[in-house]
Amino acid sequence: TNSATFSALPVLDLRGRRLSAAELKAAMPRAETTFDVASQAVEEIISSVRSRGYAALSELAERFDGVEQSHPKVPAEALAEALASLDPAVRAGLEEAIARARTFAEAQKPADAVVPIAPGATVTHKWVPVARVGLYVPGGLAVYPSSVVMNVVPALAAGVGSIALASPPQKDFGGLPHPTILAAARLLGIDEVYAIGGAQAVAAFAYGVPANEAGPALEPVDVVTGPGNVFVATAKRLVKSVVGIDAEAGTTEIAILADDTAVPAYVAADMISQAEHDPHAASVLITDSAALADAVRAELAEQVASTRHSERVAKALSGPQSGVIFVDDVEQGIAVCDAYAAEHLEIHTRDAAAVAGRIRNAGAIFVGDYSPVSLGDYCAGSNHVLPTSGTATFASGLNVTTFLKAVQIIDYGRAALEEVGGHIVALAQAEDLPAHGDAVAVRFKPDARTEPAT
Ligand code: HSO
Ligand code: ZN
Repeated sequence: TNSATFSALPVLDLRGRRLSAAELKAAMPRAETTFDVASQAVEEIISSVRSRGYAALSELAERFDGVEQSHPKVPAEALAEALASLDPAVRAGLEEAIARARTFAEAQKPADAVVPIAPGATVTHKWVPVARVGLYVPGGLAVYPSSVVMNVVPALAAGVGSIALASPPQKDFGGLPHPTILAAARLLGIDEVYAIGGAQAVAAFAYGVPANEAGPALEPVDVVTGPGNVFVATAKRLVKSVVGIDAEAGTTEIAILADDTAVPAYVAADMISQAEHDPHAASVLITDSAALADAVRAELAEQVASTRHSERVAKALSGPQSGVIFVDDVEQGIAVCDAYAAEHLEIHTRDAAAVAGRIRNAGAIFVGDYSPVSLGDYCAGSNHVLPTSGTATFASGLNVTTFLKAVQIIDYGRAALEEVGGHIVALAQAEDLPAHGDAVAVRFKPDARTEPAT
């Protein structure tokens, strides 16, 4: 047994307190967002990429990544070489991750709805993929080939015909993105890859970049997706009037709802696994069991000390964004989960599946002892690009519909239009838009000029 305890984990005690949903939300542990700090810098980056293209990108690569670059497009040989020299175990892992993600993504494709509204009148809701997407894969504290899989697979399943990928240039790899990123792209059949980092990648995707002496143009895309730091998130916000973007996927979060049936060693390990990403990552335990909380803190003391990124993990777990939240019972725990709206939520309670079914707000919910978040990070089949910072109240994780849009197709015959025509005229008059009504009436006047032009 061990008497050490991880006392740095902040505590929020909600027992015996009846808070409204809004009060609960305000009480949640969260880091302050820093969009304002980033937005001026990001605006400058975007406008310089728009006005000076590759010249600006090359300056930014030098400034932020310390590399010299005449053109950011990764040569095809570099992609092939990266895959050829990929560790076979990593390749096998990526292949399994791709297969599972593909199975899930393929099943998400919504069916078109062809709806008979009245005799001779049909309206169709038709899903079509966007033509071209730009996927961003970060390369900061860690490099994530798994994020290549999570972005590319749903785009392919949606039927997107043109897929470009960007990831920061790495000084240690000759100014190209990390080789495992390149290998993952190649494995998925993506050959348009750019060594561009952060906000500048988002700007390049959104506005396109004209060709220069060293290489071809980067054609603008219709949708930009991918996780990233505050600069990437800010850039996505700033370009979203010209392109579609996915949900905000910022610094990672895990919340765990646990009762006295939870296994402390698993709970602690899962809190550490996401804290490992970033000193600002959030790990939140929500429980009605003081004994469980004590046991988790004892486990944390031991496991944090021996984990590879101990310092980063300890920072994340002691930050104001992390902590233990004490609740009266699982019922109140569910309300807290909805208020927090975690990117990842694990349920370690009795009847975990039933409890999971009652949660409204979460990016992804992991049920029971054998569905840890790290399963979802790589190989569950689910996507790991998920809404953070409470945006799971309205946003979804990356999925096939991120890359689809719907077109509504209206097809009425003469009799069907005539039948509803009077209503159109009446509504048009009520809006003082009589020409709208005339556009119907012109078709039915006794002296209507109905002959085609030829
Ligand atoms: N947990 C991260 C994704 C990730 N984990 C990538 C490991 N590699 C955000 O969902
Ligand atoms: Zn992770």
